[in-house]
Amino acid sequence: MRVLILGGDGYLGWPTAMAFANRNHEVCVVDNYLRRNLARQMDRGPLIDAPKLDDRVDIFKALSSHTISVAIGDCTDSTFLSDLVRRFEPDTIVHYAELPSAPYSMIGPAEARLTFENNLKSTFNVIWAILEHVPACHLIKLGTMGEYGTPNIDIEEGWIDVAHKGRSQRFLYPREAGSLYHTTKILDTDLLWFYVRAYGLRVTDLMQGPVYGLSTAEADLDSRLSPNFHYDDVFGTVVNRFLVQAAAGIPLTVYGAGNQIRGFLNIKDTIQCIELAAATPPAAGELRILNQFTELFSVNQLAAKVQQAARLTGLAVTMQHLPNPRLELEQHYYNAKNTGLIELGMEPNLMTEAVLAEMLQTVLRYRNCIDTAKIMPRVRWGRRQGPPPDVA
Ligand code: USQ
Repeated sequence: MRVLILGGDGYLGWPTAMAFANRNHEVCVVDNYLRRNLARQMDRGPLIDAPKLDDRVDIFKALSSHTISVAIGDCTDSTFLSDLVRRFEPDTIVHYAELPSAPYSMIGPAEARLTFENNLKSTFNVIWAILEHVPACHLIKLGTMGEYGTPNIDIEEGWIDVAHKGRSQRFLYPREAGSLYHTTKILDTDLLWFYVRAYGLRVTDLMQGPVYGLSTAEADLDSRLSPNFHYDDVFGTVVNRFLVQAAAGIPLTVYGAGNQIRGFLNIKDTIQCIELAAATPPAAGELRILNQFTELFSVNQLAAKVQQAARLTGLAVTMQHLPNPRLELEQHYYNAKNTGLIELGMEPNLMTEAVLAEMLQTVLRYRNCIDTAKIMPRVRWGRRQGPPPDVA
């Protein structure tokens, strides 16, 4: 396959690119380094410095003999993206080219606007580049479990049958996100569904939970090929943050009561899911939605798991309950379906103590690079926060 990966510099984009190249697909990565630059400007760099794409590609080629081509540019620029799609003629596009941070989107109006414009424009431009140049192309779009929020009924995979006054119809499952970032993903899904209905696009929308991990078959070849591993309050996700906190001897930062539940996923399984989705494209005119997580845990359960893994490593780690900087339910019903990817053949890599302990060993090798000033949450959700905080 010819696979175009938008957002190829990101935490998931780069490992995905290497995985496809390693299976002899022709791969092109696209990025404008927006998230990398924002993190640098905000002094929230990753734990392990990642070389830029041209250098990563050279290192990967030297170790694997596989080539990946690089296009530096902005997916919100319709001319750039349209030209690229016309020239590369992808069979599959994996669309990660979005600002991925809920806290970033909640800092203030400038950050909200950038998240909104970047995410919606890039999705809109991908849709039109496909329609104009490669209408049979399969678009794999990364959505988020956060689109559903935490409803008081079971979460289905994207769709729900509604019976009303003796009649029934299948609709997109109701969505109710907890941040502007998550809301942009809902809007993406609505855009995709319109273009699937109106123009027969072929789309897989993956509702992914928080991802953790550093290790993939290809990333393990050389530390310079590692995914960007953020642990700060804005770009870091909860499992990765807790492991860095454990390594630095900081009590784990549980927000609020800690009973909020999410569906988690090892980065190895993200790659597995994208590969399975790519190998089984939906029909033209189908929006296939798959929930992409392997296990459900509360934040408290997660903290307990990290504490246990730390004990195996000889570290005594405590936890602290911080006032929750987010507006989210801290105690709620949560029962989400995730059978679609299992039926496609996904074999979960579960969050065992051994897996967490191994990650912790890797983080400990970089213990001296941990900047403890980046840990505590500084972005508060909603109007109660008053003027936008100085997060620089
Ligand atoms: N949390 C803590 N302590 C922390 C950090 C987070 O208790 O130090 C809690 C949060 O309050 C939240 C949960 O952990 O309840 C998950 O937070 P997160 O920062 O790991 O994840 P989130 O902001 O929801 O976003 C991340 C990715 C996003 C992806 C999403 C999947 O950044 O790109 O879409 O996970 S999901 O959460 O299922 O929507």
